[in-house]
Amino acid sequence: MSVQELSYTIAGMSCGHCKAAVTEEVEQVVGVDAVEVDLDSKRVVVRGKNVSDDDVRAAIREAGYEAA
Ligand SMILES: [Cu+2]
Repeated sequence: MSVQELSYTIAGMSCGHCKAAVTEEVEQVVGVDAVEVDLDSKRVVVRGKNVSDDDVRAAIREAGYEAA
């Protein structure tokens, strides 16, 4: 089991609602322990174990956004 830190840039995030929507979806991905969203830089940092990059991207899409 390896602890990972994955980061994404989501250009379409602009407010607290976006932040909440992305956090809520990504937190549900298997293996995810923590999700940090920084609206200023449009960055999302995901920490966890054996997290699937594809699953995180799918969750971001599910929330209505697209990871760069
Ligand atoms: Cu928003």
